Amino acid sequence: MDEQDLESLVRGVLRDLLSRDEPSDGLAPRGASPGVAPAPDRGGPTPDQSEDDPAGLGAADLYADDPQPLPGLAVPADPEGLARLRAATTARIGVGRAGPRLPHRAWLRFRADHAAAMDAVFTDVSPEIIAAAGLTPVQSAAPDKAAFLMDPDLGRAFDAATAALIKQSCRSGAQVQVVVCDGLSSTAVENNVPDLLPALLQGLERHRLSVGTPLFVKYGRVRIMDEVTGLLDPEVTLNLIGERPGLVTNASLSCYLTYRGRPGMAESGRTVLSNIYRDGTPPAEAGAYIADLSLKLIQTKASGLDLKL
Ligand code: B12
Repeated sequence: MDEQDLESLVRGVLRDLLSRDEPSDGLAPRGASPGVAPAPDRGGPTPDQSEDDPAGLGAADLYADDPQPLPGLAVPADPEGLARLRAATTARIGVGRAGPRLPHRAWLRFRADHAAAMDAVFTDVSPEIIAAAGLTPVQSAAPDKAAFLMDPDLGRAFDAATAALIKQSCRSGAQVQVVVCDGLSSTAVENNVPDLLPALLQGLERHRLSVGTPLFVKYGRVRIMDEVTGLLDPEVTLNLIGERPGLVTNASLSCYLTYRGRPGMAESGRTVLSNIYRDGTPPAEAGAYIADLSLKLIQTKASGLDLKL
């Protein structure tokens, strides 16, 4: 038997196993459930790529949508209760089991979601997206991704040369300074910033607020916004940063805001809008909301716990 025969035999057996798995399948699509993120947000293949995957073993198949949600268990004791629970949460409940283990497709979906989360952390934001968004790229004191992940403080500082460059080449004293950071999810930046930033800038313009040079900080953590504030002295600083990805979404962005922040400030001085992604607060809506929030910070001269919304 040559390699090709062997491969087709293995694929045939897997296909057979998958179809037998169907009734107790943990991947029963949850239709309108907000938690089911289709492949594109996870960087996986889009459904039409399944043509290239005749055995039906790819991620496109794992994320296939179904308008009629199926129960996750073969014979649930309370199907309606289970359906209500599944519609109310993005958690993996009622996934069923195959003996002592997860059903085959639930296991594959877990692996796919986990891989997408890993990719979100370990890949870099594409330079084309940074350029298209009109962001000026700089880098934190972290020399590479490994150092950034192992030593969080490196992502909260600039080296002297970068600090000098920011001070020289960026507008200082604006009312609002926008900072975008990869943080822990480049996917979050790539998926949300292209829609969020134009809505945000438009909103700030509508409020007649002046805006500093928007920056992209590679290997940036939340607190790096305070360094930017120290260098450019804006009233409000916004940090749009990729959140730590999980198994529900790998593409969620947060916006941290400070009024007159400064290096070393307390965390309680920060306001945060989290879960910006397609199934949370959609990016264009978030952009408009953050513009309104920026105005509020300026009017009340407060952020974090001092801000009364
Ligand atoms: C990881 C995490 C934490 C970690 C942060 C440590 C770390 N470096 O990983 C720990 C466990 C310390 C934490 C604590 C808290 N967290 Co928290 N956290 C998260 C989580 C899961 C991811 C944040 C992230 O990825 N940041 C990006 C990375 C790159 O940032 P970083 O620079 O490495 O770390 C900074 C931020 O994570 C930030 N941070 C984390 N949580 C919070 C909460 C607030 C209010 C602020 C201002 C900052 C902040 O502090 C870190 C140090 O500067 C989010 C969930 C989400 N969907 O965003 C919740 C989340 C941001 N946290 C939340 C809350 C409520 C808290 C606490 C107030 C809980 C408490 N009652 O004590 C504290 C406050 C911490 C603080 N800094 O003041 C809420 C905020 C709700 C809101 N909109 O106000 C979120 C959205 C979770 C939720 N859905 O409820 N958190």
